[in-house]
Amino acid sequence: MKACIFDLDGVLVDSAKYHYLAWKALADKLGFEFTEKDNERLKGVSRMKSLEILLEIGGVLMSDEEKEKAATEKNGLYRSFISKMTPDEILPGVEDFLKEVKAAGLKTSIGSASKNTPLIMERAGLSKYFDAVADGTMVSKAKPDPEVFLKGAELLGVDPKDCVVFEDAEAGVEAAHNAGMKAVGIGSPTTLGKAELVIPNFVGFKLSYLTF
Ligand code: B16
Ligand code: MG
Repeated sequence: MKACIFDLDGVLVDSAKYHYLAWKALADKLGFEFTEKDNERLKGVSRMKSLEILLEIGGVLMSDEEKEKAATEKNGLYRSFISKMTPDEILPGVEDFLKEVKAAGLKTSIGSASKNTPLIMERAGLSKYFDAVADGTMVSKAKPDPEVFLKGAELLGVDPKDCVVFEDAEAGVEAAHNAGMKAVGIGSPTTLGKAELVIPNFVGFKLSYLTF
């Protein structure tokens, strides 16, 4: 193993709750219920695809122009939440693990669908742990397509087979496998069962646990 590639939302920081609040505000405005369970379907999915899933849940039809407007409005609200983020919102155990990875001389990259990655990393104080950032502004194909992880490996100059991906979304685990990488699922084995290893969070997690 030469490099670790980390998804951002739901792995390093809990920004999923802000995505949820911002999508819920849109659903409220459109007059339908949007639950936290529904929100699970949007994890790791691109912004436009998320909107399409939301509209399908609400049974609402929109023109392309209306969709653009709604996605922009949601993103504005989402950015107002994440611009107030602090390093306290880094998920438990994450910083200790990142320090161990760096101390072991492994390379690190972000592999996130989010176009808001730079703002989140700056607000959370995560930039210092990363050698490269591959995000939604650099790719055209969403997970489960491997593009964002392959981009991360390329930026690091590491062969994909020497990379391990940390992901909280099923589509992300699939994307890692499609890239020829191993995957550690962060969350529940029910949804992430295809990963080589599933852990609930990074608390107490050590590099030596990567035995595959
Ligand atoms: P944005 P990840 C993903 O980030 C989120 O999980 C997903 O819910 C979101 O729709 C997507 O980023 C796009 O985010 O609207 O900020 O560009 O999990 O791949 O880090
Ligand atoms: Mg995620």
